Amino acid sequence: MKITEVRVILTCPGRNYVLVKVMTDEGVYGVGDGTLNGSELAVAEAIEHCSHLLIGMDPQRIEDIWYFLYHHTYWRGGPVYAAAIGAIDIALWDIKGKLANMPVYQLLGGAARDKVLCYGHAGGRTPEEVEESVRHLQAKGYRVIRAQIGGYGGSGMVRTQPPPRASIPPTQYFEPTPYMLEHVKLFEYLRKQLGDTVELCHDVHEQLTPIQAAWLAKQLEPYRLFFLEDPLPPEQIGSFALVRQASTTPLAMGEIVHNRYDALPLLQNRWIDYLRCAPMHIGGITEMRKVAAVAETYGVQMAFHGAADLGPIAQAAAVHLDMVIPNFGVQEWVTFPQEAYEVMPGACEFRDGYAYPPERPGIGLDINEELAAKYPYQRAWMPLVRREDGTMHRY
Ligand code: GCO
Ligand code: MG
Repeated sequence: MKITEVRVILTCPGRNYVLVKVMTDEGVYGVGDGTLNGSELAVAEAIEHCSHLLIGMDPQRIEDIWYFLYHHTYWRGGPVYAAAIGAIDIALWDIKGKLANMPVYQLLGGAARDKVLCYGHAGGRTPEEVEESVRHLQAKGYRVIRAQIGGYGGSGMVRTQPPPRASIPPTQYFEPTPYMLEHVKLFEYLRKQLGDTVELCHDVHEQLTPIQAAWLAKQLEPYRLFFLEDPLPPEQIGSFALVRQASTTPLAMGEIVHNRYDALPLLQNRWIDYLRCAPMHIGGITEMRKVAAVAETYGVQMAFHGAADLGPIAQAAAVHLDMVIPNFGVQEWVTFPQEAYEVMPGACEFRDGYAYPPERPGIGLDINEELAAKYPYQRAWMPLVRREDGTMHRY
């Protein structure tokens, strides 16, 4: 069996996605997703670049192809190549499942649970609005809910400056003190209003200094978070011990981790409780299950990143793994624009707060290329964040 073509499909059905179809000489093909928010063109080019090398290779040799793709650049790694490898790897697992006539989770060892616990996103401009949003998700069956005032910054986002021209993001101006104070009040309010039945998370999105993050984790301790996410940026990982020792608030990190070596210190030092990488961003199913096994060794649970910029195929790849890993914690869950479900038919089912993998052979989704072509890529960037005085700040 031989790979005959690797098609890169750049499409924007509601938002941008970088998809791949790995074609073979036997008619069977695999689909994958390598979307990297704001860097879609770079990933598309990286896949295009590798694709020429893959022609003629046996798609069944997943492990060998993984290492081939990882090493062929000589300068290894980086998020763009990790996403490119991730997309191709998911497509190869799709082919493998189709050949075996089994859904991928069966190939990976079979179900270790009946369904995949998910968390949803609640938000609002005031604690009352956030409460309403939490209740709305609870009514849909969610047991674990991430709560934020005003996206990531709340009243910490002191103002927004419109972009100088279309297709450039607006600049947001962030101050940590109002953000921290407002979120301590938010969780006090939510616990008072909602009681103990709901599990609550919060995403700091790397916006704090180490001592601010430690303070926030400590202040939130009485409200018993499920986890506090990304209290620090990866560049400040050396200060994690400070945050860890400040409280028993569970900590989560890892959505921008794109290789096992960056994940390792978080695990070895037992700085976190939940590792948040996404299979597609760390090099696919092949690499993610190894990293999950290392996390298991250190008593860390997996909470795969599942924001709106990771499409339905990437979501399904995560759910197949969620079904089989012993150290599953929770899966981040979003719904996609209707057009995205049409371009990528066959998405996982979500019922009453839990996700279910497709039972079809392989990953279980397809790509409608004709429809994808009707939604051309639209240039988009990640938002910019500066401090009140104009200094660049972490997003
Ligand atoms: C999350 C993430 C997302 C990111 C997004 C960036 O926890 O879901 O922080 O909200 O902002 O994935 O592209
Ligand atoms: Mg996050």
